[in-house]
Amino acid sequence: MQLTAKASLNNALLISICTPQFKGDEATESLAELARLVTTLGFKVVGTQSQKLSSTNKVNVLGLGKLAEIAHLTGNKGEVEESEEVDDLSNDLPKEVVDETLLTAIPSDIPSENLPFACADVVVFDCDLSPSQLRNVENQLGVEVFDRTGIIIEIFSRHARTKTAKLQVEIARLNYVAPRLRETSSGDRDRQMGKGAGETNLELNRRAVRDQLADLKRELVSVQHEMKGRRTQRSELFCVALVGYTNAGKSSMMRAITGSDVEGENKLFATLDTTVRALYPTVQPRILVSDTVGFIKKLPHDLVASFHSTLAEAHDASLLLYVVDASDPGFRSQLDVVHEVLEEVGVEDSKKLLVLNKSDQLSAEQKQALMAEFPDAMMTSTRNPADISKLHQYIVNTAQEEMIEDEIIIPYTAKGIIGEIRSSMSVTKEEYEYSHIKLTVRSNAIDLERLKKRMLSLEADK
Ligand SMILES: Nc1nc2c(ncn2[C@@H]2O[C@H](COP(=O)(O)OP(=O)(O)OP(=O)(O)O)[C@@H](O)[C@H]2O)c(=O)[nH]1
Ligand SMILES: [Mg+2]
Repeated sequence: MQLTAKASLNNALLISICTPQFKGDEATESLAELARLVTTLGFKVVGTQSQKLSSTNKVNVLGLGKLAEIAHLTGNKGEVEESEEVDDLSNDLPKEVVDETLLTAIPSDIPSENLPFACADVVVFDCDLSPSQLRNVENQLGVEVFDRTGIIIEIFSRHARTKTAKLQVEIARLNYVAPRLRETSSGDRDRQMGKGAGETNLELNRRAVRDQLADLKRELVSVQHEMKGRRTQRSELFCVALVGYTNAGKSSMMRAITGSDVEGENKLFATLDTTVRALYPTVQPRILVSDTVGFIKKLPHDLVASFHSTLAEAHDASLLLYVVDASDPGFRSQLDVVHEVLEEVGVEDSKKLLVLNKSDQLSAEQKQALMAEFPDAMMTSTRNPADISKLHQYIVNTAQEEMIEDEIIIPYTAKGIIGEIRSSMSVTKEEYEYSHIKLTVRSNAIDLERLKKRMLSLEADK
């Protein structure tokens, strides 16, 4: 199993296994999502195949009949061998229960003389495969095979930019690769099948991987320590975190409400690092907004674990904005996944707002129905400036509610401090008395306490 996809590999055939626990709309939506994941990696989806099975535990995953069919579709590069396994589909399922090729997924520009899948050089399963299943299927088909986790880890590897994200993804990747290394490196068959690139990985023994993992984990702890220090410095400010499913529009929203140049891309997992910016137009005290990694169904467990620290921003946030792509019919189940993952990483629900984004893609009736279903939500389009102002105002109001108001007496001799106060607190009233200035300010309790102490010490120094 080679984790890094070869640049020359282009045409992917997707396989969905429908089991009693995973079928119908769920399986169809998941397959469509896999197509987007695979496209994000730069592959072209040339077709999909699905098969109903009682489980995904079979030695070759699929029934031998189906496997032979797929081997033919991959240009007969592989040779399906009889195996001795007791196969619950050794007499392949009756035709009517085998959900045949979904022709709609096949691009129409493939010349008709070519079989639709004859050009498929990668096969991707919409489920997780064990290391031995992966090896078996690769051997049988003679093309590179990925499972869903492998694809997600590959995307994460490519999109990681900061040191922390790179370390986290590398740890998850090695954890994923380690058992597969052991399986594949023992046989010569991979070499016969023409597997070349990635052999350095294959040659790594388990100890080397374990050492590498230990080094990476140590490095991660030290980077995280630094990040924690930076978060502590910001902890007195009101923080808003954008959380949600991948491609919901979090980064676009971040860009809109902070006036920053955070990238929003029509790619899954465009953002892997938490970025923090100040809300714009700025208010005093400043409000911070953080963009976070997106979620996906069946997110590999290692990745969830490794993103604990990335999500620490969400952990510390005073307000969580749950951004959903309301134009995606599957957004409800996507929202469930977001709740599940946040629960798993221990993000307590502080104040939260559901943001039904991409409303420009909805009809008036759809918008009405959604607002009736989610009366507490805010409907937005990141492309509509009025919506952005509305959200900005909501954030400012929520931050204000958390603040307390107090009066500060400033002697004229210390009036230089007023500029400082204005830059960190909201001044709601100024009264010029005979011997002093009286300011009414709104701020968080810690900053107010600090300011009062400072004024007292100034008083004492007089
Ligand atoms: N029509 C429409 N498209 C939007 C809207 N907001 C964002 N998009 C598009 O949706 C796609 C994904 O947006 P991003 O902001 O990258 O989404 P994200 O949630 O940050 O995604 P990840 O970083 O992958 O988690 C981009 O092509 C955006 O242009 C919107 O309100 N309406
Ligand atoms: Mg993003």
